[in-house]
Amino acid sequence: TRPRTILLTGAAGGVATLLRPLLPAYGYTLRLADIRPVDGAGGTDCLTFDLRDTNAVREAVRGVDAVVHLGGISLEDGFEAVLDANIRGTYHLYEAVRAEGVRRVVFASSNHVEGFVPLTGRPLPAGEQLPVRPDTYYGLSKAFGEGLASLYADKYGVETVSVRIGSCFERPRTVRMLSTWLSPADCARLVHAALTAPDVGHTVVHGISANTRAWWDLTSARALGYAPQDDAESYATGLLAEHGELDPDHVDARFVGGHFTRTGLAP
Ligand code: NAI
Ligand code: 15L
Repeated sequence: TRPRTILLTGAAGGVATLLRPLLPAYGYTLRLADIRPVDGAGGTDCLTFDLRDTNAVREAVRGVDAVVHLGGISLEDGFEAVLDANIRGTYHLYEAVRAEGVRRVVFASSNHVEGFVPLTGRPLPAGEQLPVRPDTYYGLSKAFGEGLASLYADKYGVETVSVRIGSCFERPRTVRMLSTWLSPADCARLVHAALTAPDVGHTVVHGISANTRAWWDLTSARALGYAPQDDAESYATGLLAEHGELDPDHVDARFVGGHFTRTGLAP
């Protein structure tokens, strides 16, 4: 039976705000949860919770069929902050999911799991050879989330699709995003595929649109039933007129993670 009621964590955030209007058309009823109040959630099932609070997370998960886990720190931060929100928080989420008998999670992983992968010799490895080469504590926390998803699939049969999202925004904002963009509509298509594909165990996929300049092969995402419809190339003329083609020495041309590879690590 396909999931109907979905918990969206991080519901006040950028990706959730783009997804919220699109998911009901796929037949889902949403429960929204964030540490901040969610704007415009009037009438929807909505709660504030902190991923650091085990009991609050358990209550948020109770009664849903699946979770789309977008909540947490979404950029580099100090280790302790990342530890609390993303590592402990994701652990609390999976413990709640296991205890409440929820069968499916879509985990918002990130390209920053593999941010130090060099961009020479494209296309990057696909499928089984997905590298782990984090560029930040943030990226490392997403690698932890993927590892936790794998453990809970094998140990308890809680299935997860981990989506290494490229750049999910209304439109691509930089020349780099001509490669990494995931359009909001394609994000909804991918989330729907990840919620409904049978027997995923733990599957890791890249999350981008059908970009002409894509760095990643979408074989594993397409195997779930994902059929992207958008291409960042429609924004290329404008972005290139504004910024020019990337210099090969520019950090965005050298590493998957771009400027995330340059940030210092803070406690
Ligand atoms: P965002 O930062 O806009 O949203 C994250 C939400 O999580 C925020 O609303 C925040 O209040 C909430 N949150 C933070 N700490 C929390 C806590 N302790 N308890 C409960 N809620 C908490 O991020 P965005 O852009 O919406 O990303 C969503 C997810 O997708 C994140 O996990 C991010 O790492 C991941 N992602 C996003 C990409 C993008 O291009 N937007 C790219 C790759 C991954
Ligand atoms: C991410 O993981 C971030 O959450 C998002 O804000 C963007 O920076 C994105 O990666 C990206 O690499 O463009």
